[in-house]
Amino acid sequence: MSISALQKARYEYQPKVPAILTEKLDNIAIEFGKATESVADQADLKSLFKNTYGKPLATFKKGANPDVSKQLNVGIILSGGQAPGGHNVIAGLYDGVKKGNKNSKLYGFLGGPSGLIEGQYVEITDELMDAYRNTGGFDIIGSGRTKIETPEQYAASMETAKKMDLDAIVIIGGDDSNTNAALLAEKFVEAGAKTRVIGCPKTIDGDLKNEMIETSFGFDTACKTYSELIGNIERDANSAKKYWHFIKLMGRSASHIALECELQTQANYCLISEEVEAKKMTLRQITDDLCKIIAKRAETAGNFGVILIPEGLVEFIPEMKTLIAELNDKMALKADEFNKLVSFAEKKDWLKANLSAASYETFASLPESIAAQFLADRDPHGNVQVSRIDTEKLLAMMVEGRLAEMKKEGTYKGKFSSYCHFFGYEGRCAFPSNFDADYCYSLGFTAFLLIASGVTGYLSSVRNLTAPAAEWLAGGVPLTMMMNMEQRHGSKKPVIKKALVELDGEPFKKYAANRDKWAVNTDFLFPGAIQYYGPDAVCNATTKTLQLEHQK
Ligand code: FBP
Repeated sequence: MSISALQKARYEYQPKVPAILTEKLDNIAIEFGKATESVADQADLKSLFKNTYGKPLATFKKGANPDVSKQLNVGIILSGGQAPGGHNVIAGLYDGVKKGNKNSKLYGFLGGPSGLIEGQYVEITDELMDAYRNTGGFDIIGSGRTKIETPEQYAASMETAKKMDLDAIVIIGGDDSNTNAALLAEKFVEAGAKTRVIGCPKTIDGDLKNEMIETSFGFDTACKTYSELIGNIERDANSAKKYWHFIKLMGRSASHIALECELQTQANYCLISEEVEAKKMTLRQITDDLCKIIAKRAETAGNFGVILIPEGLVEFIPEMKTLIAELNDKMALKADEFNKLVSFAEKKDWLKANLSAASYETFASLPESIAAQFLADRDPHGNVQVSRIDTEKLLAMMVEGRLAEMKKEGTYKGKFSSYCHFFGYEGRCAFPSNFDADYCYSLGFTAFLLIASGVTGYLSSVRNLTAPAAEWLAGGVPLTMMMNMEQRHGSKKPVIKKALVELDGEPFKKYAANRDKWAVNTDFLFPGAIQYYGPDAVCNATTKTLQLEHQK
């Protein structure tokens, strides 16, 4: 296989780790804090997680660990969407496992959680691992979105673990996958099986975070990659001065990615879904706000600019949210009927008869090409796939229409021409930044220490991330501590609470304090490409979100 010069150089990169992880293994001991409680619904969760609820926080400190060299069989799963650094979590875990005992084995389940259910795996060897160190992607073993939820799936997972004599399984995933990790950990203990389950916080969306998990891995690299592209577009816009660029940014639900990219690039406007929801803004109001900025810039800066749009926006606009909820319900309940409809006109008639009058009106007001996207296949959780809805095109079309009206009214004198972009898959498999390479390797190594300390139902945790890596703190957070009960598919289910953008949080406040200025002026910032080698300030800075959140 031929490799690029950067790939070759990155193979050699030695990730920086917390000082405690550089100690001799038998001198790293687990230290427990006080028992924990879930974020809400304590009684329900206590009864669902009889064996694993309320465990104490764990931190690694200097001290004796006599069991660390025991021979182990460990399995690893990559779950959900790709995020830069996944290979390094595996590398950290692999190095820990082999350092503990060279006869220990690490197996990678193929294609995500389905690999565990179906018993499909490969053994990770030196040769295989070394070909993926410090690289992006999840291609070493592949990922998948299968949810382990039925009794048959649990039974099959246990059967695989038994056959492979697994001491532990590490699940690298977001909130849903780690909810699965918590349930699996409980089931194993309940069944008297020896297999322990440890999670690792992954998702570019940045919404798996709390007091103990400062950020999910991949957020840093993905935001830096998108910000480089946005900066390039800003420069192009400012050179040609003829286009308004509408850029949709990935992030299934929370607007962390859009907000971070805004802080890195100072684009003219950034919609924040959480604010739209809090202010109950309609699509018309959002359009009007954008038109005001465009009209103002036409008089001052010119007929160009950049607008950032979070991927999940449509689900936060009240009338759209109701429409999507009704569509999800009706399309699921009357699936046989709906699936027989062929043309858009037939589907529209069916919706007229099945949706509420208000939702049908919202649906009918959308351009046909966009409306059709609302009817596309749902994801395995029954959700509309927001990455497939061209929200950026919808807004550009709405703005164009409204500006034409404003021209007639005499309130707009500019010339409007738009360009639409969607940045998502471009950033999920980038070479991890130094931060993500270091963070992920440390998370993987810490996962090994948790396994070697005999705990189960924990999420690997590395904290104090704005300090130099040597000062980071390694430990574990009980998964039940991050859970609450939420309505899913008509019943209450235990889930890890998603962290949305907080409107009283420092990152949003920073944007809110500057947005009027950035909207009218051309205060663009050009972050450039991720740098792997060079001065510390250029290569090792964390995200603005993390810096602002730590400044409190
Ligand atoms: P995870 O939450 O699994 O990390 O995935 C996040 C994400 O990248 C979202 O930003 C996006 O909406 C979604 O995955 C796209 O999913 P898919 O890769 O299945 O198209």
